[in-house]
Amino acid sequence: MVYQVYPRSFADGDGDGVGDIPGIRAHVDHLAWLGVDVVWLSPVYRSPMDDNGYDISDYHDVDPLFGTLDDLDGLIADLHERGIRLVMDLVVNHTSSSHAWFQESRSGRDSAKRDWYWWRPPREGHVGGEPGAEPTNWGSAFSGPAWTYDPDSGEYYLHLFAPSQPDLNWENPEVREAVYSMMRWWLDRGVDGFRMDVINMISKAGLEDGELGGPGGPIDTTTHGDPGPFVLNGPRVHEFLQEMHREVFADRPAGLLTVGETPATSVEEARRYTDPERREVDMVFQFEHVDLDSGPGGKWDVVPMSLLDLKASLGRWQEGLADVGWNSLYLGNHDQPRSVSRFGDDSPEYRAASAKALATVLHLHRGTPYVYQGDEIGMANAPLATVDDLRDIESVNAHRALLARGATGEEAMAAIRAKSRDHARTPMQWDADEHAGFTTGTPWLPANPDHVEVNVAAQREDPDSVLHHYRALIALRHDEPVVAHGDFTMLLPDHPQVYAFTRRLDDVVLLVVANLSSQPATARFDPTWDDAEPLLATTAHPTAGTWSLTPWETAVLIRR
Ligand code: TEU
Repeated sequence: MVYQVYPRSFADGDGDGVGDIPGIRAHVDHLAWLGVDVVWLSPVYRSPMDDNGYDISDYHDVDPLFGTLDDLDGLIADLHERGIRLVMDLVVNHTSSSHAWFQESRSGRDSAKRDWYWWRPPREGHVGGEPGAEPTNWGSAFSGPAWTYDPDSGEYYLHLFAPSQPDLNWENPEVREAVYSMMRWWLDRGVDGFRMDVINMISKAGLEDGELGGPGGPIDTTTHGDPGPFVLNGPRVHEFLQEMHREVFADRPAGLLTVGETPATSVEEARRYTDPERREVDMVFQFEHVDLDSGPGGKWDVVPMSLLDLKASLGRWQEGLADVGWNSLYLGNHDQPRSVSRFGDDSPEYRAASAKALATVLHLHRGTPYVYQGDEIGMANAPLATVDDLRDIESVNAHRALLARGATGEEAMAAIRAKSRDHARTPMQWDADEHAGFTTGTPWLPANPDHVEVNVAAQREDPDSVLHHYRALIALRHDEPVVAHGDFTMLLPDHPQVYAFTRRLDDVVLLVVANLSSQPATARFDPTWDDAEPLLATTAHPTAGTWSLTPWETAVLIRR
């Protein structure tokens, strides 16, 4: 399994209130104890931090906020000593506008690197800089237009995210070679692979106006069009990934991991990305299940999500990638609300039970499980009372845009409270001390007040805790080949409360049953399961195939 560290929020070694690499090194034992195989480290490169490091100004150095290259070498060594691999975040759809490449590119129309980014003149008949003069009507993911005017050269540059995140032009072979050579540099340094940020956006299909209010479009869809059809899974993306594989990975020893982040990607497209024969990436992060609570108006148009939808979605991915390709399994990361608050029940009564139930279901699917820091103790969403509690560029801008579109302050905050990325970014809760043991200084984002109850130290002492349950699940995957390799069959797809499936490898069958609701549930399974061997503290006692489950109760049985 892969454990994601978001360095800014994991552990602060020097007391400046921001997590750093020495902080991570101080907690490597936690990762080893948990049974982590691979760490995915969110960006630690030099960056102005407009998007917390997803805006990189130097790919070959560590930002002083996080430490030094020596610290990173030390972390790699610490992890390797314990048999844990390190995967770096690779953000190459765009750079920071402070990157030397962009500085050179914007220096003038005849700059040697002009073509490394997407520069376009104002729309015909328009004066540069005036509203509507943008080369296309696209909105950016962080609100506002996806083009910013550069008065010095009289042209616009493209940024699908913030204006400080200009998109690289992958059509230019020099850009691709610069990226590949940087990747080789990191592999030579000892890293074990890459998580590739929005890698399905690197090939652009053409720069044409998008549909106003189109699905997946940005928030201010009345004025901006959806770039999706022109930038997602574009015409050359598979060619580029195959080239990257040849140039970077082909001649390296086995054991490197590649995972592409691919919003708005279908099962069919994911099969192409992850078919081993095609030599692109090992797996992708698909977004279908984390988009279930988004309505036609996009991310901030929050709609309820049903368990039936979740089962149908994850089940379709299990089926779709059964014969070729491979799934990555996740319920949360640094961009998503906390999984226990979104898919579970974070009330004091059911927090622990629901966190465990969700983990059981996810980890026993076929694929590679990803654990986002803090999920292993059931960390919940932050209170986020007012706009002053927001730090994330996306949330801050979305709040402004929602108000501009006519939402009341309370409506805007309700949407933000449901989806803000800040939820995932509150400090890791190590203990019950002030600031949760994250820092001796003042944390950049306050610790969730519930850390007095919910923390690593308390759960290490409690064999019945969420933390111990995660550890047992991770061990089970290592010990029982059926978990890693067995095939997957969904059961009771129409049951509104129970998530159930089997895994089978030769003569070994695993049955997983979970009541993913805060009410009691009953379900029927083949009576031959009545006396099967229970795993993972399973206590359910079926009678003649009928099971009665308490809220969020799970049962895992094995037949050999
Ligand atoms: O995220 C890309 C992405 O598609 C989104 O989930 C995005 O975070 C946003 O929430 C859309 O509503 C990746 C990174 O994971 C994210 O942290 C970066 O901000 C983004 O790319 C730009 O690099």
